Amino acid sequence: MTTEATPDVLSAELDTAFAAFADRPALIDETGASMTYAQLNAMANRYAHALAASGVGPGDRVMVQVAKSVSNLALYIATLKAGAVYNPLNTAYTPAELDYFMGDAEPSLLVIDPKAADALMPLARQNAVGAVRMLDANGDGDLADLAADQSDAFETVPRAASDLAALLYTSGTTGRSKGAMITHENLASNARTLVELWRFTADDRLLHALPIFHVHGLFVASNVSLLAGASMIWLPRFDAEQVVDLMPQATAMMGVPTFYTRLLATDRFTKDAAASMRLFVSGSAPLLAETHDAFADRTGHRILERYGMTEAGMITSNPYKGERRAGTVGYALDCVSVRIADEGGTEQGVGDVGVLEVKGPNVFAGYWRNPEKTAEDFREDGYFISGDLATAEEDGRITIVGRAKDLIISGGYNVYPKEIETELNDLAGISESAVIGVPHADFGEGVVAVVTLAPGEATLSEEAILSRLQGRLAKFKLPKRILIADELPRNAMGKVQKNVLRDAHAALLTS
Ligand code: MCA
Ligand code: AMP
Repeated sequence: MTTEATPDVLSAELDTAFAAFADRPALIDETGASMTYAQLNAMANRYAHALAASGVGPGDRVMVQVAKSVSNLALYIATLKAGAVYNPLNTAYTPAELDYFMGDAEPSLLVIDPKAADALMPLARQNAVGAVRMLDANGDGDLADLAADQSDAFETVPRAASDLAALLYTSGTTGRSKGAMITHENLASNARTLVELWRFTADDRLLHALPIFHVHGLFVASNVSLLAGASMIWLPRFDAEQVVDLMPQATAMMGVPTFYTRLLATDRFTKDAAASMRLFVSGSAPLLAETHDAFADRTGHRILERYGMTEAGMITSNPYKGERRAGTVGYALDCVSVRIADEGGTEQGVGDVGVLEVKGPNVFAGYWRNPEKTAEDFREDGYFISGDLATAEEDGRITIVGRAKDLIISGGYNVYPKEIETELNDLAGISESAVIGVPHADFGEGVVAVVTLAPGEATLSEEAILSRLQGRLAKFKLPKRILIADELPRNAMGKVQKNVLRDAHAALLTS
C-alpha cells in the first residue's frame, strides 16, 4: 500500500506554531524582556509586506548580511512567508566576497548594515541587484522603517515541499563557493525530527548564542525552538561570562566545540551554574573526547554530539536517552539513511573507513546553477557524498574519523585551503603555497599557510603577506601564521604532502 506523503512546508509549519503558541514567549533578551510568538509573527508579517514593497516575489533571492538581531530573525521568517529564498551571508565576508555572491545569486533584494553601504552599493549596482535596504545591529534602518508602516497580518504565500526556502553558500575544494539549494521540506522534516529526538517542548528556554547565517544557529537552533513553541534567550554573540550569567534561566544550549572549551575555561562555570539545564548539544566540528569528559566531570552533563552539514542539515545524533559516547556522532536520524562507502560507492564493512553518504528528506536539491557539481556529488541512487570519512558499528553508530575533502574547521567555520592558496598564489612575490589546519586550543583547528617566495623576493615578510590578504578574505579565514619555506614537501607524483607539513607544525598554535 502506498501512503501519500504530507507536504512539508516550513512556512506553513511556522504559521501553525505562531497560532498554537501565540501567548508564549518566543524570544527573551539579556535583560529578561520578552516577545511573544504573536508579536514575533506580527513583526515577521510587517517585514513580509516590506519585502513585497521592495519588489520581492516568490522564488526571488533575499541576500542578507546583517548583525544578529530580532529584526534579522523576523526578516528570515518574513522571507519564508513571502515565498522567497533566504540567502544569509557571514557578517565577516568582505566586499570582494560579496561581489561574487551577488553575481551568482542575482538577489532581487540585498539587505546590509548601513556601515557597509559605501562599499557595497556600487557592487550591488554592477551586479544589477534589484534593491538594497538597510538594517543595523539594533534592528534600525530603512527596511525597518518600511516594515513599521505595514499591516500586522500577512497571507503566507503557499509553497510546495520541493520549493526553495534558502540558498546557503558553502566553499569548495575546487574553487568558488557553491550555493546549496535548500527546500521547505529539507528544513521542516529536519526540524521536526530534532524537536522529537531532543525532546523540545514549549517549556524549554534555549540559550541562543550562535550566529544565524549558518545552518547551526538558523535551521537547527531557531527552527527547532520555534516549531516546539520554546523560548530563545537571544544573544548577539557568544560570550562565555554572559552565558554563565544567563544559564540559570535556560534549559538547553546548542554550540560549537569552542563554546564548550571556553565555558570550561571559566571557573564560574560550575555544576550549580548548569543546574537548570537538561541538554547541551555540540556540532559543526569534532568535539574532543577530553572536552566531553571534562564537561561531564564539571557539570554531570554528557554533551550530546550530533553531525551535519549545510547540504543535508542534521544527519546523525547521539541519543537523548541511551549512551552519548564521546568521539562518536551517534545514529542516523529518523527517515535519514547513511552508508559508508568507498570511492566507487561500494558499501564498506562494519568498522571499515569510507566516505559517509546520506539520503533522505533532509538532503538538499543540488547546487545553484551548477548541475555538473551536483551530478558529481550525488550517486545515481540519490545518495549525497559528504566528503567526511567515517566508520559504522554493527548497530549503526557512526564515528567521523577524518575528511576526504581538504577542509579546515576553525571555531565551527569552514575554511577551504584551496581558496586561501588561490589568493596567496595571486600575490606578487609568492611562488607557491600550501594551507593546512593545525591544532588550536580555542578554535579546534587554526589556519596556517606555508609559502615559498619567488626569486628575488627574499625580503617579503609574514606581516606584509598577511596585510595584503586583509580585505580580500573574511578575517576568520586569514592564516594565524604564515611560514616562509625554501620548498614544499612533495611526493613522487609531485603532489604537496600536507600531512608532512601538518606533522611538522602540529604544535605551532598551541605552544
Ligand atoms: C573569530 N575569529 C576567528 C573565528 N571567529 N578565527 C578563526 N576561526 C573562528 N571561528 C577571529 C576574528 O576574526 C578576530 O580576529 C578574533 O578571532 C576575535 O574575534 P571575535 O569576533 O571576538 O571572536 P568571537 O566572537 O570570540 O568568535 C568566536 C566564536 C565564533 C564564538 C567561536 O567564531 C562563532 O560563533 N563560531 C560559530 C560558527 C558556527 O555557527 N558554525 C556553524 C556552521 P582579529 O583578532 O584578527 O580581529 S553550520 C555547520 O557547520 C554544520 C551544518 C553543522 O554541523 O552545524
Ligand atoms: P558546513 O559545510 O559548514 O555545513 O560544515 C559541515 C562539516 O562540518 C561536515 O562535513 C563535517 O566535516 C563537519 N562536522 C559537523 N559536525 C561535526 C561533528 N560533530 N564532528 C565532526 N565533524 C563535524
